[in-house]
Amino acid sequence: KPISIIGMPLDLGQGRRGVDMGPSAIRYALAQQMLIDLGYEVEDLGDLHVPSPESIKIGDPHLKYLDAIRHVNEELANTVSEVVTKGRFPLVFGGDHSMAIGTVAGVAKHYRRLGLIWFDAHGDLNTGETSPSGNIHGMSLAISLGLGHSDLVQIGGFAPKVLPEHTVIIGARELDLGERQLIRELGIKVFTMHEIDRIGMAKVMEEAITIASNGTDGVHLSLDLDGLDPNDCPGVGTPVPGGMTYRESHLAMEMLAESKILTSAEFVEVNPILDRENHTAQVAVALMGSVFGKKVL
Ligand code: DIR
Ligand code: MN
Ligand code: MN
Ligand code: MN
Repeated sequence: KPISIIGMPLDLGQGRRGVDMGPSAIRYALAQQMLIDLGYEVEDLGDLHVPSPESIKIGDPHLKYLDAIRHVNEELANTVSEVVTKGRFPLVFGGDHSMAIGTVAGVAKHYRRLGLIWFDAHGDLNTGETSPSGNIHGMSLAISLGLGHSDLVQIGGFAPKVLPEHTVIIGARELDLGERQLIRELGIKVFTMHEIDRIGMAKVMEEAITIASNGTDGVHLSLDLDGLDPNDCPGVGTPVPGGMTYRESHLAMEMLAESKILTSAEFVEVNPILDRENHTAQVAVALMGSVFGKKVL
């Protein structure tokens, strides 16, 4: 399938500046050329317009920048939906993880039974009530599941976008109290670092692919670079030690490529200001290569 790149220079969903430059950093790491070299037809639709935090009001401290985040995610949902309509693969560069609200909404409009694989150190399963930070990037998975502020849940005009039984979290190692409760209540499958250590990434991915594809029409990959170990990906706003290694992450992407189930993908939370010589963006592009079928031999 031909690929359409969309940049989402969004940093309103979290506390540290710089992640709005993520799309530039990923482009600077030659994402488009890498995909062309793999034989894809690739267009870059450029960045969506996102207001800077200095130009707007923070609003409710439990849901910081709610209005702006709703607005830009509606636009992202429409852009992603148009890309899918044209028979192309949406590949979105971020930007903080609150953008998944829009990406998932845009894809789920076409794939009403969507599976979701969420690579992350975190659960992103907070709501305005449970969030310790008020940062919406820690709520985007809950919103996609239909839980949280209705302005966000209703983006795209329908909810939920995905069901808990079609959702898998991989790489979690820092979950808030409300998130742990929600995971138990909804029965969401979470492969924490413990399971990855214990049974290995190959087995984790076999199970994850089965869960996300069972009874769905396709699977969206939402990859937060903080899922990887901070040694490999220092350029993220909320690093958590003990993450997935470079090789484990590649194996996961390679297995996703082999499964041929992906409808769409996003690579988020790249923060060039906190990075070393654009290393995190380079890792993102390398992982993208594996997602799109790059092989050694
Ligand atoms: C934390 C951090 N759970 C919060 N979340 C992050 O603010 O809700 N997600 N960093 O990627
Ligand atoms: Mn995240
Ligand atoms: Mn995270
Ligand atoms: Mn946060």
